[in-house]
Amino acid sequence: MENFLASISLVSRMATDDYVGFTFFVGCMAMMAASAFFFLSMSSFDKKWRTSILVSGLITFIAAVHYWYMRDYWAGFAESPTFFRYVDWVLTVPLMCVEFFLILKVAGAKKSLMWRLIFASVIMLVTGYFGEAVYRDSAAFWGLISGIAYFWIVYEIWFGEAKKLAVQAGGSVLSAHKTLCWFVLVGWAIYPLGYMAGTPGWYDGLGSMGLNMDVIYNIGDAVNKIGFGLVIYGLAVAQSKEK
Ligand SMILES: *C/C=C(C)/C=C/C=C(C)/C=C/C1=C(C)CCCC1(C)C
Repeated sequence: MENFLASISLVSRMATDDYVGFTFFVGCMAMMAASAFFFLSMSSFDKKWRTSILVSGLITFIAAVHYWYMRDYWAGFAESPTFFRYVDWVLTVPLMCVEFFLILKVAGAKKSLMWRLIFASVIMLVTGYFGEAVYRDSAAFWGLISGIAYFWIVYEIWFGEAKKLAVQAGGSVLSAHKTLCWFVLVGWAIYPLGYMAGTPGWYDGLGSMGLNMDVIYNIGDAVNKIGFGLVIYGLAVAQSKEK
């Protein structure tokens, strides 16, 4: 009887020491709240900035839906929801690349820049998935390839064409670009740490230090998805004032 009730109940119990489940739950809520905030603020901006704010909202909304499933998956199986995690990333990280393009459009950014960033991000994520889910025995190797693609993105935005366009645009676009660059360099670096905590390799010490991969990923997502969106929001506010 109890099992039957458990199987039809909509919520599962959460243990007080289930900090992984807790971060999935809070992450889900935070992504939902952020989406509502971005979507509802859209109409107060100039047309030129609405697409950027819309994309910020889409990023957190897509994450909210995935967090809903990941929270559930964790509650049901006490196992990393690796598949949902990577589907989420493969949708949202390219959208973050689109954000770079959108804010640099004022300086004449070309679509080729956007596609280059998207391409590098897909390589980064697909190779990461291989290491985490398919070829776990060679996780270090796949992590390295993924890391190279990551540094390609870092190079493009810090020193490449994106940087030049940001300098040309100047003002609040330049400072927003700079902040986003720091998010990618520092905020995105949280993810390889999670990967090292959750896969076998020469770096095995990390996992045994008690660091949990999902907790690290969940913190990374909250910082990066909501933070990124707020930088764009701040830019839209600044640009609306400048006029
Ligand atoms: C919203 C989700 C974001 C911003 C996800 C970003 C994910 C990464 C930057 C992942 C990077 C990885 C490496 C650089 C090496 C190891 C494998 C990954 C995929 C965890």
